[in-house]
Amino acid sequence: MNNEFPQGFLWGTATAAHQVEGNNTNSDFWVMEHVPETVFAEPSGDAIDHYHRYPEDIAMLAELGFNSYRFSVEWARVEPEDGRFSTAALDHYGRMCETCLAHNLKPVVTYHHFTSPRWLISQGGWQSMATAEKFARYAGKVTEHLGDQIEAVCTINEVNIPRMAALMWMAGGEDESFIREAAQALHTTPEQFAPFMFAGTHQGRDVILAAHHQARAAIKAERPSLPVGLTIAMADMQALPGGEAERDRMRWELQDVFLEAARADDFVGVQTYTRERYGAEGNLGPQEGVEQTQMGYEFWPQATGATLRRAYEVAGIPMMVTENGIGTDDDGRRLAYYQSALQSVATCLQDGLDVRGYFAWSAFDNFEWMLGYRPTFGLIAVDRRTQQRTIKPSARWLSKVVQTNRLEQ
Ligand code: GCO
Repeated sequence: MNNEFPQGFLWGTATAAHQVEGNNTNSDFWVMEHVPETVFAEPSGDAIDHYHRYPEDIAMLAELGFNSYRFSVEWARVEPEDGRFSTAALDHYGRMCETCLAHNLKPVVTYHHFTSPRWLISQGGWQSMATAEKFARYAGKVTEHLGDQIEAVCTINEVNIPRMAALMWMAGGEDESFIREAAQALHTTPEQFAPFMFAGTHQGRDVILAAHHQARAAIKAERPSLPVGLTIAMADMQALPGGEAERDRMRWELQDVFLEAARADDFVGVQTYTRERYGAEGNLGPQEGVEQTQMGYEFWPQATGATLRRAYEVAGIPMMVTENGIGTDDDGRRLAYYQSALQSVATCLQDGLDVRGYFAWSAFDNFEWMLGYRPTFGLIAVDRRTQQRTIKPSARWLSKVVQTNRLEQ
């Protein structure tokens, strides 16, 4: 089998501002991390200080041979108050793009990766249609500033994750005191509390998709040729006999609606970690005997190819794997995961699917949201006391694939 990747294929790693920069103090997440009854295992703090250390971090990624880097611009920094834009913050991201380009890394830039400015939440957040317009205004500004340096824009990261959270993880409503405190700290009410992750209603979904569509228009108005897409979290949703109807219902709610909304985009970013099995009663959880990751889901790298095929079937547009990886403290399992996941991508390419790039999640061990720093997804380890970076063997292995543009079998 020919495991060559196409010429010009984008090879990168991905990060998100809040997970790596540190001290994102004007964001809603920072507030949620610090209320007394917080559901966060620990606060993000200095994170891995990527805000200041990006020059050496980007140089490290370039040395490993990657030709692209996916990172996010932090809305809470760029627009610290409603309608007030920070040129200094925009310049910071401009310098990040320049550093990438100086190292032959093409910047793929995400405009929203879960975090929002505090003020947005006090105005109704992601349940309010006014947010779509505000997000588009911000997207236009960022594009005006950085548009010439960017390879592609991901407007909103994982447009479907609020729906996933509502239908799969937050159904119990057990975090009442957290929500009360966080709502108060963000100058809103528990009823109207809508940071991105908490906008899990159909209204929230409609606001998010409107924000994507309006942002796309604003970006195209600034720079018509810049490729624009959204990203979507996709598990390979499998049905056991009798579970087909439930699987199809959930797949419609959690994936297909969003893939259909992406049909007019330039590409869709597929982000895959595992599979989910459905029976007549719903999600069956991990199968006994199948290895689990630090996240408590199955080690199932072949999901990458399966979700690309599903995304192509429904959206029918070019694709990028904008995130793929594993939380593990056993780097040998990380290597095995990437090997098998990349084989499934290579097979998709051989079958004629239009896959333009692959971004490993993540470049560095980082802040895994509510779970804090315990799960380690990085190709590069970070000692957070010293901020010392150490390249893991899995990164060396991936580096070889990237530099030869070919996966040995
Ligand atoms: C997400 C995000 C990343 C995560 C990653 C690992 O998928 O939740 O895009 O921010 O860190 O997926 O869980």
